[in-house]
Amino acid sequence: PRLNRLLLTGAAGGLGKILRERLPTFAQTLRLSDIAALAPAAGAHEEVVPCNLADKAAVDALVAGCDAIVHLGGVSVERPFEEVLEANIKGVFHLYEAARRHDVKRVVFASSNHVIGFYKQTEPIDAHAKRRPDSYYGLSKSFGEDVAQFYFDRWGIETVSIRIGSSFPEPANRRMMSTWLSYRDLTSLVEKSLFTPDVKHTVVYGVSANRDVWWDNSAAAHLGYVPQDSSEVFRAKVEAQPPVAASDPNAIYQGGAFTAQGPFD
Ligand code: NAI
Ligand code: 15L
Repeated sequence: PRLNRLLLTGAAGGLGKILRERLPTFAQTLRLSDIAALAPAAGAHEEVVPCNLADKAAVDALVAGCDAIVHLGGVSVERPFEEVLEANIKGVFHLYEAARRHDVKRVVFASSNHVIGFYKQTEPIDAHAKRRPDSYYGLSKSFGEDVAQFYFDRWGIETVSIRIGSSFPEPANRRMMSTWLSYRDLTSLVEKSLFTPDVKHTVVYGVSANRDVWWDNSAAAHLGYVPQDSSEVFRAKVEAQPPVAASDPNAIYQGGAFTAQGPFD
């Protein structure tokens, strides 16, 4: 293992469960954290530290003794702003403050395609395109990317912000034929993000080698990420679904239905 203690936040979630299985080869000890209960309980080379990301003191204690962080924790869908504020906005700030205080120099941040969700599916973009968040959730990820840049410029903490597309066992709909990220490619990208030297703050799209990808990863070529999987193997199954109306946000915007959520009041 190349790390002593690696912190995984959001460890009880969909991607957390996957990375819990796949990260152990990278670190002597994997510290798993979530606000939700973790199952199974801590195994060999694992530590479980429950934590609410909105609690600054708890996050500070969580980060102490770690040498890198994979930050998946937080609200992962559109929610009222106040919920997003606590878990994602305050949460990412607390995490970087703790990283500064405890001298952690590498973070992998689970950003999202929803920071650029208002681009049309007909507009290919790269990592330098102006952000166009599509939701309070997308705003929180955009803030997280700014926090990552600030903590690099001010304190030299390096981050790879992975704008994850749709990381599930299979693409669930037509839009995800473009946005799908396999678990194998996710794992490879997290590994590159942890161990590539001199990443500064790099933004990369977390997407597999799908036929119709909207995102150009040339700005992150130094990571050496080469996706191995493609959604193409699921095309027949996905295209057996009823067609999507041309006026449906899922057929128009990169962020799909997130562009049309709310209001919550
Ligand atoms: P998930 O919702 O399954 O997992 C998120 C975890 O964060 C949950 O276990 C939840 O209990 C925890 N959490 C929520 N609020 C918390 C708080 N206040 N304190 C501590 N923990 C808290 O989401 P998933 O799919 O595993 O995604 C992981 C990360 O990747 C999230 O940050 C999500 O925004 C991001 N992402 C995921 C995508 C995907 O396709 N799965 C796409 C784009 C981004
Ligand atoms: C996300 O950011 C969400 O966390 C995930 O649940 C999916 O909705 C994904 O984006 C997507 O855009 O498909």
